[in-house]
Amino acid sequence: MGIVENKKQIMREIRKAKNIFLMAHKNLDLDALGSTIGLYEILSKKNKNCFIIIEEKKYELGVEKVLKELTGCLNIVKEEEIEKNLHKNKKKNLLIICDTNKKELVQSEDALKLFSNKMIIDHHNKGTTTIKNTVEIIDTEVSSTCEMIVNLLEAYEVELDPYYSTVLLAGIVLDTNNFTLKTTQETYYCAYYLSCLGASAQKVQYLLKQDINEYIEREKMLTNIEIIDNKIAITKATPYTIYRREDIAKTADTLLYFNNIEASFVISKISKTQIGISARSLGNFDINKILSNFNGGGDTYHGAAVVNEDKISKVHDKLKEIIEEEVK
Ligand SMILES: [Mn+2]
Repeated sequence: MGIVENKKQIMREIRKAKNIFLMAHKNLDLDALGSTIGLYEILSKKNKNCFIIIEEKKYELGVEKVLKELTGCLNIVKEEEIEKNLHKNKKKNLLIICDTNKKELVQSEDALKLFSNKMIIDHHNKGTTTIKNTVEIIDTEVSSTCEMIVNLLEAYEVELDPYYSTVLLAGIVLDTNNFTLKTTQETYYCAYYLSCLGASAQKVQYLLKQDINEYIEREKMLTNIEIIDNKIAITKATPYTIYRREDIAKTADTLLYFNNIEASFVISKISKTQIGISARSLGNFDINKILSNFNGGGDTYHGAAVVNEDKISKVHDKLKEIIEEEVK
């Protein structure tokens, strides 16, 4: 069910609370951060004491720019600072988890234990590690958590500053890969809405600028592409380079830009002993189903898996076999 249908329930939870903590997933990206700060703005305007829990120290480029530019505007706390900021009356504390629902993916797993009232606002599928005993606002049909927050902003008639609107727009652009994945008329409407609030497309481009050396490293993965059944691209990286998970995800995004390609799979080493797979589809190929063979998951459009294995070719051969079976 969509977030707007739940606006009353969400507001009830918010009203009960005095101190509200927001926490997104690790490897903070612009959808996670955008939705968090959008929500932060809504809550601040409802006179709540708001805190954002960020545990990691290294940020992705766009996130780093935003956090720098917003220095002093947000109450950011580390795990160890949570307790002293809790309201004495336990019932008046609320933790809202944004852009993930899995306990191992949040910024601080320990923080989960400090709250009896928890709410999840997310657009990812649930799994075995989904955080329990929460108010769940999960809509897997929407493009991004930022899109959900824009709906909420509109429903509550809360105005957002142009800068914040820009960050939320960047979150939508990121998660839809420039309005190509999971983009509906609702998504465009949210972009329109943010643009009316003063969001700048130019500034979005600035926030999403990449590091050229990382780009060159990533493009090297594209030298090894195989196309199955004229529509599914698989590529494996050299075994000598360890890539970050976000790099293989971006490469999988890139592959969908090419003619006839409906699904993409990228395999690389992500640590000495682990192989990562990242996959994307335009919608007529179930990524979740394929990756469940590797204990991974996702949805129809995207997914990832981590395999404890050191030979890329082993994972590659197994994946190829499964895909060939699937397209028979
Ligand atoms: Mn997201």
